Amino acid sequence: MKNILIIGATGQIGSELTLKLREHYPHGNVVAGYICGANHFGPPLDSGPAEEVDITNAQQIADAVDKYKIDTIYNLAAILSAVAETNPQLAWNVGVGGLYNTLEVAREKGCAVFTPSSIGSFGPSTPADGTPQDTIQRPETIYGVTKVTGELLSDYYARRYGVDTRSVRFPGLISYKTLPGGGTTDYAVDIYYSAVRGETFKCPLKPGTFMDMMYMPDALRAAIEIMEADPSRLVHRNSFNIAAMSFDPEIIYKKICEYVPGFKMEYELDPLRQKIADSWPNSLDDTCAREEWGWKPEFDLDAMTRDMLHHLRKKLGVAND
Ligand code: NAD
Ligand code: AKB
Repeated sequence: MKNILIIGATGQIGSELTLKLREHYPHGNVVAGYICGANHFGPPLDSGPAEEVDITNAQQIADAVDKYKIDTIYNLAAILSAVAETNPQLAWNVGVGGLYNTLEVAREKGCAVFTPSSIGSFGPSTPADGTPQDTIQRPETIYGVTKVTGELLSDYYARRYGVDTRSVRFPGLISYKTLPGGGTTDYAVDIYYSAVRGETFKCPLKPGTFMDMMYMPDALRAAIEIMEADPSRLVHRNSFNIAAMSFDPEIIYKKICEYVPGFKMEYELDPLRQKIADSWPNSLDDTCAREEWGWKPEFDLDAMTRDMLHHLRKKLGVAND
Protein backbone atom coordinates (compact mmCIF):
# COMPACT_ATOMS: atom_id res chain seq x y z
CA MET A 1 0.00 0.00 0.00
CA LYS A 2 1.26 3.47 -0.86
CA ASN A 3 0.22 6.75 0.73
CA ILE A 4 1.00 9.67 -1.53
CA LEU A 5 0.78 13.44 -1.10
CA ILE A 6 0.66 15.53 -4.27
CA ILE A 7 1.63 19.16 -3.70
CA GLY A 8 0.27 21.35 -6.52
CA ALA A 9 -2.43 18.83 -7.46
CA THR A 10 -4.68 21.25 -9.34
CA GLY A 11 -2.16 22.22 -12.06
CA GLN A 12 -1.71 20.88 -15.59
CA ILE A 13 0.14 17.75 -14.46
CA GLY A 14 -1.35 17.34 -10.97
CA SER A 15 -4.96 17.36 -12.14
CA GLU A 16 -4.23 14.24 -14.23
CA LEU A 17 -1.50 12.60 -12.13
CA THR A 18 -3.71 12.58 -9.02
CA LEU A 19 -6.38 10.53 -10.79
CA LYS A 20 -3.80 8.28 -12.44
CA LEU A 21 -2.14 7.54 -9.07
CA ARG A 22 -5.53 6.81 -7.46
CA GLU A 23 -6.16 4.29 -10.25
CA HIS A 24 -2.64 2.84 -9.98
CA TYR A 25 -2.65 2.49 -6.16
CA PRO A 26 -6.32 1.77 -5.36
CA HIS A 27 -5.56 0.57 -1.82
CA GLY A 28 -3.64 3.63 -0.64
CA ASN A 29 -4.39 7.24 0.08
CA VAL A 30 -3.57 9.66 -2.73
CA VAL A 31 -4.00 13.08 -1.15
CA ALA A 32 -4.46 16.12 -3.41
CA GLY A 33 -2.69 19.17 -1.98
CA TYR A 34 -4.11 22.52 -3.08
CA ILE A 35 -3.67 26.16 -2.19
CA CYS A 36 -6.53 28.51 -1.44
CA GLY A 37 -7.16 30.92 -4.23
CA ALA A 38 -6.17 28.30 -6.81
CA ASN A 39 -8.81 26.14 -8.44
CA HIS A 40 -9.89 24.18 -5.37
CA PHE A 41 -12.59 22.07 -6.89
CA GLY A 42 -12.69 19.57 -9.75
CA PRO A 43 -11.70 15.95 -10.21
CA PRO A 44 -8.45 15.80 -8.18
CA LEU A 45 -10.16 17.29 -5.12
CA ASP A 46 -13.58 15.64 -5.51
CA SER A 47 -12.45 12.07 -6.13
CA GLY A 48 -10.38 11.45 -2.97
CA PRO A 49 -8.79 13.06 0.06
CA ALA A 50 -7.66 16.68 -0.30
CA GLU A 51 -5.78 19.02 2.04
CA GLU A 52 -4.67 22.62 1.89
CA VAL A 53 -0.89 22.42 1.52
CA ASP A 54 1.05 25.58 0.72
CA ILE A 55 4.59 24.43 -0.02
CA THR A 56 6.03 27.57 1.56
CA ASN A 57 4.45 26.41 4.86
CA ALA A 58 6.52 23.46 6.18
CA GLN A 59 4.02 22.79 8.99
CA GLN A 60 1.17 22.22 6.50
CA ILE A 61 3.32 19.67 4.64
CA ALA A 62 4.27 17.90 7.89
CA ASP A 63 0.64 17.85 9.12
CA ALA A 64 -0.62 16.26 5.88
CA VAL A 65 2.22 13.71 5.97
CA ASP A 66 1.36 12.75 9.58
CA LYS A 67 -2.42 12.69 9.04
CA TYR A 68 -2.28 10.28 6.07
CA LYS A 69 0.96 8.41 6.98
CA ILE A 70 2.45 9.60 3.69
CA ASP A 71 5.44 7.66 2.32
CA THR A 72 5.84 9.43 -1.06
CA ILE A 73 5.52 13.11 -1.99
CA TYR A 74 4.98 14.27 -5.58
CA ASN A 75 6.06 17.92 -5.47
CA LEU A 76 4.46 19.65 -8.46
CA ALA A 77 4.33 23.18 -7.05
CA ALA A 78 6.13 25.67 -9.28
CA ILE A 79 5.81 28.96 -11.13
CA LEU A 80 6.38 28.19 -14.82
CA SER A 81 9.01 29.90 -16.95
CA ALA A 82 7.20 32.88 -18.51
CA VAL A 83 5.21 33.81 -15.38
CA ALA A 84 8.33 33.31 -13.23
CA GLU A 85 10.13 36.07 -15.15
CA THR A 86 7.41 38.48 -14.00
CA ASN A 87 7.89 37.50 -10.32
CA PRO A 88 11.32 35.93 -9.74
CA GLN A 89 11.05 36.19 -5.95
CA LEU A 90 7.86 34.11 -5.90
CA ALA A 91 9.42 31.61 -8.31
CA TRP A 92 12.38 31.15 -5.94
CA ASN A 93 10.23 30.91 -2.81
CA VAL A 94 7.96 28.25 -4.31
CA GLY A 95 10.58 26.41 -6.41
CA VAL A 96 13.49 26.38 -3.96
CA GLY A 97 12.08 27.41 -0.55
CA GLY A 98 9.18 25.02 -1.09
CA LEU A 99 11.45 22.18 -2.15
CA TYR A 100 13.66 22.74 0.92
CA ASN A 101 10.57 22.48 3.16
CA THR A 102 9.49 19.31 1.36
CA LEU A 103 12.92 17.68 1.64
CA GLU A 104 13.19 18.54 5.33
CA VAL A 105 9.79 16.96 6.04
CA ALA A 106 10.82 13.95 3.91
CA ARG A 107 14.09 13.61 5.84
CA GLU A 108 12.34 13.73 9.22
CA LYS A 109 9.47 11.43 8.27
CA GLY A 110 11.12 9.04 5.79
CA CYS A 111 9.26 9.96 2.57
CA ALA A 112 10.44 9.49 -1.02
CA VAL A 113 10.20 12.68 -3.13
CA PHE A 114 9.56 13.28 -6.85
CA THR A 115 10.18 16.86 -8.03
CA PRO A 116 10.14 17.43 -11.79
CA SER A 117 12.92 19.34 -13.46
CA SER A 118 12.61 20.69 -17.01
CA ILE A 119 14.26 21.32 -20.36
CA GLY A 120 14.37 24.82 -18.81
CA SER A 121 17.22 23.68 -16.55
CA PHE A 122 19.52 24.14 -19.56
CA GLY A 123 20.78 27.38 -21.05
CA PRO A 124 22.39 28.89 -24.14
CA SER A 125 25.83 27.32 -23.44
CA THR A 126 24.33 23.80 -23.30
CA PRO A 127 24.80 21.68 -26.45
CA ALA A 128 21.43 22.26 -28.16
CA ASP A 129 21.07 19.07 -30.22
CA GLY A 130 21.09 15.66 -28.57
CA THR A 131 21.66 17.42 -25.22
CA PRO A 132 23.53 14.86 -23.07
CA GLN A 133 22.33 13.71 -19.63
CA ASP A 134 25.35 15.26 -17.89
CA THR A 135 26.30 18.57 -19.45
CA ILE A 136 26.55 22.34 -18.91
CA GLN A 137 23.54 23.76 -16.99
CA ARG A 138 23.78 27.56 -16.92
CA PRO A 139 20.14 28.66 -17.49
CA GLU A 140 19.40 32.37 -17.87
CA THR A 141 15.82 32.29 -16.49
CA ILE A 142 14.82 32.28 -12.81
CA TYR A 143 12.76 29.17 -13.60
CA GLY A 144 15.91 27.42 -14.83
CA VAL A 145 17.87 28.60 -11.79
CA THR A 146 15.23 27.06 -9.50
CA LYS A 147 15.32 23.81 -11.51
CA VAL A 148 19.12 23.41 -11.37
CA THR A 149 19.09 24.30 -7.66
CA GLY A 150 16.30 21.75 -7.15
CA GLU A 151 18.26 19.03 -8.93
CA LEU A 152 21.36 19.71 -6.82
CA LEU A 153 19.45 19.99 -3.53
CA SER A 154 17.55 16.77 -4.20
CA ASP A 155 20.78 14.90 -4.98
CA TYR A 156 22.32 16.38 -1.82
CA TYR A 157 19.46 15.05 0.35
CA ALA A 158 19.82 11.61 -1.28
CA ARG A 159 23.59 11.48 -0.65
CA ARG A 160 23.72 13.17 2.74
CA TYR A 161 20.52 11.87 4.37
CA GLY A 162 19.47 8.90 2.25
CA VAL A 163 16.19 10.56 1.20
CA ASP A 164 14.86 8.68 -1.86
CA THR A 165 14.68 11.62 -4.28
CA ARG A 166 14.11 11.00 -8.01
CA SER A 167 13.19 13.20 -10.94
CA VAL A 168 12.83 13.66 -14.68
CA ARG A 169 13.43 16.71 -16.85
CA PHE A 170 10.04 17.10 -18.50
CA PRO A 171 9.79 18.54 -22.00
CA GLY A 172 6.86 20.86 -22.82
CA LEU A 173 3.74 18.86 -21.94
CA ILE A 174 0.68 18.72 -24.17
CA SER A 175 -2.73 17.77 -22.81
CA TYR A 176 -6.42 18.44 -23.35
CA LYS A 177 -7.72 18.33 -19.76
CA THR A 178 -6.13 21.25 -17.88
CA LEU A 179 -4.54 24.28 -19.52
CA PRO A 180 -0.82 24.89 -18.95
CA GLY A 181 0.18 27.35 -16.24
CA GLY A 182 2.17 30.07 -18.05
CA GLY A 183 5.19 28.45 -19.64
CA THR A 184 7.16 28.89 -22.85
CA THR A 185 5.88 25.69 -24.44
CA ASP A 186 2.16 26.53 -23.90
CA TYR A 187 1.73 27.40 -27.59
CA ALA A 188 1.87 23.70 -28.43
CA VAL A 189 -1.36 23.22 -26.42
CA ASP A 190 -3.05 26.46 -27.50
CA ILE A 191 -2.61 25.64 -31.20
CA TYR A 192 -4.92 22.59 -30.86
CA TYR A 193 -7.66 24.70 -29.20
CA SER A 194 -7.49 27.20 -32.09
CA ALA A 195 -7.63 24.39 -34.66
CA VAL A 196 -10.71 22.81 -33.07
CA ARG A 197 -12.47 26.17 -32.57
CA GLY A 198 -11.85 27.09 -36.22
CA GLU A 199 -9.79 30.16 -35.23
CA THR A 200 -6.57 31.47 -36.77
CA PHE A 201 -3.73 30.59 -34.38
CA LYS A 202 -1.45 33.48 -33.39
CA CYS A 203 1.89 31.77 -32.83
CA PRO A 204 4.12 33.46 -30.21
CA LEU A 205 7.35 31.75 -31.39
CA LYS A 206 9.06 32.06 -34.75
CA PRO A 207 9.57 29.25 -37.27
CA GLY A 208 12.68 27.21 -36.53
CA THR A 209 12.18 27.34 -32.72
CA PHE A 210 12.65 23.68 -31.88
CA MET A 211 11.91 22.31 -28.39
CA ASP A 212 11.25 18.87 -26.90
CA MET A 213 7.57 18.09 -26.27
CA MET A 214 5.65 15.14 -24.82
CA TYR A 215 2.03 14.01 -24.63
CA MET A 216 0.63 13.90 -21.09
CA PRO A 217 -0.02 10.11 -20.91
CA ASP A 218 3.71 9.49 -21.47
CA ALA A 219 4.63 12.11 -18.86
CA LEU A 220 2.31 10.55 -16.25
CA ARG A 221 3.78 7.12 -16.93
CA ALA A 222 7.31 8.54 -16.56
CA ALA A 223 6.43 10.08 -13.18
CA ILE A 224 5.17 6.73 -11.89
CA GLU A 225 7.84 4.51 -13.49
CA ILE A 226 10.79 6.52 -12.18
CA MET A 227 9.43 6.25 -8.61
CA GLU A 228 8.91 2.49 -9.04
CA ALA A 229 12.34 1.89 -10.65
CA ASP A 230 14.80 -0.50 -9.01
CA PRO A 231 17.09 1.90 -7.09
CA SER A 232 20.11 -0.39 -7.56
CA ARG A 233 19.97 0.35 -11.33
CA LEU A 234 19.88 4.14 -10.91
CA VAL A 235 23.23 5.77 -11.60
CA HIS A 236 21.48 9.15 -11.85
CA ARG A 237 18.62 10.49 -9.75
CA ASN A 238 18.02 14.22 -10.14
CA SER A 239 17.25 14.48 -12.89
CA PHE A 240 16.83 12.25 -15.96
CA ASN A 241 16.52 13.61 -19.51
CA ILE A 242 13.37 12.14 -21.08
CA ALA A 243 12.21 12.79 -24.64
CA ALA A 244 9.41 11.88 -27.02
CA MET A 245 9.38 14.36 -29.93
CA SER A 246 10.94 17.66 -31.00
CA PHE A 247 9.28 20.12 -33.37
CA ASP A 248 9.04 23.80 -34.30
CA PRO A 249 5.79 25.76 -34.91
CA GLU A 250 5.79 24.95 -38.65
CA ILE A 251 6.01 21.20 -38.08
CA ILE A 252 3.14 21.02 -35.56
CA TYR A 253 1.05 23.39 -37.71
CA LYS A 254 1.51 21.20 -40.82
CA LYS A 255 0.69 18.07 -38.83
CA ILE A 256 -2.58 19.60 -37.56
CA CYS A 257 -3.45 20.72 -41.11
CA GLU A 258 -3.40 17.04 -42.17
CA TYR A 259 -6.47 16.55 -39.94
CA VAL A 260 -7.94 20.09 -40.00
CA PRO A 261 -7.68 21.27 -43.62
CA GLY A 262 -7.89 25.04 -43.97
CA PHE A 263 -6.52 25.70 -40.45
CA LYS A 264 -4.64 29.02 -40.43
CA MET A 265 -1.63 30.19 -38.39
CA GLU A 266 -0.05 33.67 -38.22
CA TYR A 267 3.04 34.77 -36.31
CA GLU A 268 2.62 37.29 -33.48
CA LEU A 269 5.86 36.96 -31.56
CA ASP A 270 6.11 37.18 -27.78
CA PRO A 271 9.65 38.50 -27.18
CA LEU A 272 9.87 37.07 -23.62
CA ARG A 273 8.85 33.56 -24.65
CA GLN A 274 11.04 33.71 -27.79
CA LYS A 275 14.09 34.69 -25.72
CA ILE A 276 13.45 31.84 -23.27
CA ALA A 277 12.83 29.29 -26.03
CA ASP A 278 16.02 30.36 -27.84
CA SER A 279 18.01 29.58 -24.69
CA TRP A 280 16.61 26.03 -24.35
CA PRO A 281 17.81 22.90 -26.18
CA ASN A 282 16.32 21.67 -29.45
CA SER A 283 16.27 18.00 -28.45
CA LEU A 284 17.48 15.95 -25.47
CA ASP A 285 19.32 12.62 -25.46
CA ASP A 286 17.41 10.32 -23.09
CA THR A 287 19.69 7.26 -23.32
CA CYS A 288 20.36 7.16 -19.54
CA ALA A 289 16.64 7.03 -18.70
CA ARG A 290 16.16 4.23 -21.26
CA GLU A 291 19.10 2.24 -19.86
CA GLU A 292 18.65 2.83 -16.12
CA TRP A 293 14.87 2.38 -15.77
CA GLY A 294 13.51 1.36 -19.15
CA TRP A 295 11.97 4.70 -20.21
CA LYS A 296 10.24 4.60 -23.61
CA PRO A 297 7.65 7.07 -24.97
CA GLU A 298 4.51 5.76 -26.71
CA PHE A 299 3.21 8.88 -28.49
CA ASP A 300 4.85 10.57 -31.47
CA LEU A 301 3.55 13.81 -33.04
CA ASP A 302 1.07 12.04 -35.31
CA ALA A 303 -0.45 9.81 -32.59
CA MET A 304 -0.64 12.75 -30.18
CA THR A 305 -2.30 15.01 -32.76
CA ARG A 306 -5.01 12.48 -33.57
CA ASP A 307 -5.73 11.90 -29.86
CA MET A 308 -5.66 15.62 -28.94
CA LEU A 309 -8.04 16.57 -31.75
CA HIS A 310 -10.42 13.72 -30.92
CA HIS A 311 -10.63 14.62 -27.20
CA LEU A 312 -10.70 18.39 -27.69
CA ARG A 313 -13.56 18.13 -30.20
CA LYS A 314 -15.51 16.19 -27.57
CA LYS A 315 -14.58 18.60 -24.77
CA LEU A 316 -15.47 21.71 -26.80
CA GLY A 317 -18.62 20.18 -28.26
CA VAL A 318 -17.39 20.27 -31.87
CA ALA A 319 -18.56 17.52 -34.24
CA ASN A 320 -16.03 14.69 -34.08
CA ASP A 321 -14.13 12.81 -36.78
P1 NAD B 1 1.08 24.34 -13.19
O1 NAD B 1 1.50 25.76 -13.20
O2 NAD B 1 -0.01 23.91 -14.08
O3 NAD B 1 0.70 23.90 -11.72
C1 NAD B 1 1.49 24.28 -10.62
C2 NAD B 1 0.70 23.99 -9.36
O4 NAD B 1 1.47 24.53 -8.26
C3 NAD B 1 -0.68 24.63 -9.31
O5 NAD B 1 -1.61 23.66 -8.86
C4 NAD B 1 -0.54 25.74 -8.26
O6 NAD B 1 -1.74 25.96 -7.53
C5 NAD B 1 0.53 25.12 -7.38
N1 NAD B 1 1.22 26.08 -6.51
C6 NAD B 1 1.68 27.31 -6.81
N2 NAD B 1 2.19 27.88 -5.69
C7 NAD B 1 2.06 26.96 -4.70
C8 NAD B 1 2.39 26.95 -3.33
N3 NAD B 1 2.93 28.02 -2.72
N4 NAD B 1 2.12 25.84 -2.61
C9 NAD B 1 1.54 24.76 -3.18
N5 NAD B 1 1.18 24.72 -4.46
C10 NAD B 1 1.45 25.82 -5.22
O7 NAD B 1 2.41 23.48 -13.43
P2 NAD B 1 2.52 22.01 -14.06
O8 NAD B 1 2.66 22.16 -15.51
O9 NAD B 1 1.50 21.13 -13.49
O10 NAD B 1 3.97 21.63 -13.51
C11 NAD B 1 4.19 20.77 -12.43
C12 NAD B 1 5.70 20.57 -12.30
O11 NAD B 1 6.22 20.03 -13.52
C13 NAD B 1 6.48 21.86 -12.05
O12 NAD B 1 7.61 21.58 -11.26
C14 NAD B 1 6.94 22.24 -13.44
O13 NAD B 1 8.09 23.05 -13.40
C15 NAD B 1 7.24 20.89 -14.02
N6 NAD B 1 7.24 20.88 -15.47
C16 NAD B 1 6.09 21.10 -16.18
C17 NAD B 1 6.13 21.09 -17.56
C18 NAD B 1 4.90 21.33 -18.39
O14 NAD B 1 5.02 21.48 -19.61
N7 NAD B 1 3.72 21.31 -17.80
C19 NAD B 1 7.35 20.87 -18.21
C20 NAD B 1 8.50 20.70 -17.47
C21 NAD B 1 8.44 20.68 -16.08
C1 AKB C 1 7.53 25.92 -19.41
O1 AKB C 1 7.45 26.20 -20.63
O2 AKB C 1 7.86 26.72 -18.52
C2 AKB C 1 7.29 24.48 -19.02
C3 AKB C 1 8.56 23.72 -19.07
C4 AKB C 1 9.06 23.15 -20.33
O3 AKB C 1 9.22 23.59 -18.06
N1 AKB C 1 6.30 23.94 -19.90
